[in-house]
Amino acid sequence: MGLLQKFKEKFQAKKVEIEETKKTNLEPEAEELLLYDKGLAKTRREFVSELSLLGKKFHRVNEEYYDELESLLIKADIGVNTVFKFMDRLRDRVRHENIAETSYLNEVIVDELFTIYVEGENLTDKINLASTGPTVILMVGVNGVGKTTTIGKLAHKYREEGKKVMLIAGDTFRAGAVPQLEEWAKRTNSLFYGKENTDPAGVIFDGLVKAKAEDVDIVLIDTAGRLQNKVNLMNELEKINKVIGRHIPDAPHETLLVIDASTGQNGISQAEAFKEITNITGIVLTKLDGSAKGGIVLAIKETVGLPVKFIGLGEGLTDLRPFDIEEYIYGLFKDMI
Ligand SMILES: Nc1nc2c(ncn2[C@@H]2O[C@H](COP(=O)(O)OP(=O)(O)O)[C@@H](O)[C@H]2O)c(=O)[nH]1
Ligand SMILES: [Mg+2]
Repeated sequence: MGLLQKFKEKFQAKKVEIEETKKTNLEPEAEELLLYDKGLAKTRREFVSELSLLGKKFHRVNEEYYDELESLLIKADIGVNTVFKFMDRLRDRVRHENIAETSYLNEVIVDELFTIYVEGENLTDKINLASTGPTVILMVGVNGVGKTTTIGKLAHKYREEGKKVMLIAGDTFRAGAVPQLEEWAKRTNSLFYGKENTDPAGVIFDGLVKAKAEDVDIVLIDTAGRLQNKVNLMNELEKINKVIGRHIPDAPHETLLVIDASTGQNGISQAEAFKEITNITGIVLTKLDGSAKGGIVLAIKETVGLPVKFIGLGEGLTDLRPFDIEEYIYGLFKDMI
């Protein structure tokens, strides 16, 4: 059975629930689907409806159809190499399965896109939590991508789970960055440690002393993202990592790179650069809600080899969701289901 068919069975009931209850009092799982539905609306409108139009324009699979499909996928920021690989596999399947009409291809397209992402891996990528003592999550990424906001949203998530959370401001030299994080600490009722215009590693050192003394469960550390000077940033992150490791063995438990989805291929280049600078364990993809570049999730996996752990689907506290490929594919292709 193809994936589109499988999703049809899996999500049909919830889709009906979302539509019938007029979006209030939904069960948590349907609520989650609705967030993906809304957050990916822009990508869906541009990508999926164009895909349907393509199917109407070409009834039969031919070279012209392939060319237009290829340019459509490249426009969706799936990544050129990923698209080429995808097109090869699609052509193979069309040949093997003797598919002549484009109307039979939707199922195959969804299947193959999904396969690119999951190839040999778990469907969801969980955050690695410490078995004892504080879990340390380090947030990196260039200015403006949403690091501080994401820390606020993560703090909210862990507070809701009843955890003791502390935010440490390691972006010490950028005007306004420390008070911005402090504001998130207040909003989420988390502990805070920060000091402006001073060495970030020193601040993190003092913050961790406090975190251990207060028996904190989750420590979220903000950092500066001056990618213009790679060597400096590498040295700074190395120093920060040493300080963290000295306080808490095996920490940081996660180093999450935050990428703004609306920057498309530029975000991919950032991921490649940061991967050379420090050990990244996962990606947070923000601003998917305002962007038609939802295809970037597939490109990151394929070209950078890092899992997307969270996605940002809006500016609110609850708009950060754990990445779930099935819900993501539902959000993209729900009009075909
Ligand atoms: N629409 C939308 N806006 C976001 C999202 N995440 C962050 N932002 C906005 O992006 C801007 C920059 O965020 P900030 O956390 O200050 O970025 P930082 O410089 O990396 O710390 C702010 O206006 C945020 O509200 C998201 O998922 N969706
Ligand atoms: Mg910031």
